[in-house]
Amino acid sequence: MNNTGYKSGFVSIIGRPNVGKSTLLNHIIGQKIAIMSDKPQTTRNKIQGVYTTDQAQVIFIDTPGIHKPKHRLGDFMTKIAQQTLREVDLILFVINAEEGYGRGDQFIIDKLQDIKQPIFLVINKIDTIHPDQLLPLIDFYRGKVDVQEVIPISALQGNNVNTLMNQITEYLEEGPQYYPEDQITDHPERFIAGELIREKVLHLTREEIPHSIAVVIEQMQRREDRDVVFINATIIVERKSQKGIIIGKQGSMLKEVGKRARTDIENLLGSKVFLELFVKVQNDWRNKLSNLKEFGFNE
Ligand code: GDP
Ligand code: MG
Ligand code: K
Repeated sequence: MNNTGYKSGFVSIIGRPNVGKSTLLNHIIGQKIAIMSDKPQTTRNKIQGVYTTDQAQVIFIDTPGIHKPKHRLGDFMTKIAQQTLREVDLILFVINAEEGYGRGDQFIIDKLQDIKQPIFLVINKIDTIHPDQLLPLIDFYRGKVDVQEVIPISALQGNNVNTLMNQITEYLEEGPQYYPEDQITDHPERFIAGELIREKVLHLTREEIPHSIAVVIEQMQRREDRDVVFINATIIVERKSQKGIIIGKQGSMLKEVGKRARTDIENLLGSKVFLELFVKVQNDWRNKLSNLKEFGFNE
């Protein structure tokens, strides 16, 4: 692939309610926005917006389960949130300069403790405070969480948002333009669904199957009239012996993988799911799919 220095990556904007996450996103995306329609379920990962320029594409991903500390968080949601935080390339931790530290922040700070990706502390609503108040705030948060950059902004007025975008681009690595500049064509649910299937395979097969397997969602189609989502997915392995293990005796293993994955995907989508799984041997899939980071390959 012809990567002429183009950069791209996935960024999660996290922060407790009302710190200004949506305002920031709207400001960043502006007219370029391609927000996915807001679906009723909140318990799902979704792409919130894609920012595209000639130099870079930044895909903002919502991380459900981390915005709502008071909400009862099932293991599932916590896991999804943690998983998402590990899969994005960069995290924007947004705080409210006006209110300062709160309990909701601590919940998030705890979740950020073992995160390896760069974290930016975005101090929003600086229009509401005196400049003297900024430094103590920065010191305080720096003492609680390890952040690479601190960027004070006003999402409402747009102050310093350019700096933030430049810094984000700085940190991103070279990568493809995943989405057309004016449109989102793919759904992050595909990615999560693929990951859930992959997870079930790994759980059920233990060490026999290396982490190098891949799951490709071939088809994911919602039938609105019946509120059903049809999914065809292929589990790609590198050797024939692995294929045998994943299929199992008379297909028993694949059936169990499908059953468990389907339950999780139904929770994710809030719809009934018909899931059909296939297994395919493809020796060098890694090379062929090397650009498809959205499928969860980080190697
Ligand atoms: P979210 O819950 O984190 O998505 O927060 P919202 O984006 O919905 O913002 C919550 C409230 O804060 C709204 O009333 C916004 O207008 C306000 N707000 C957001 N950013 C700023 C800012 O930079 N300055 C001021 N003064 N208000 C802001
Ligand atoms: Mg919001
Ligand atoms: K939000």
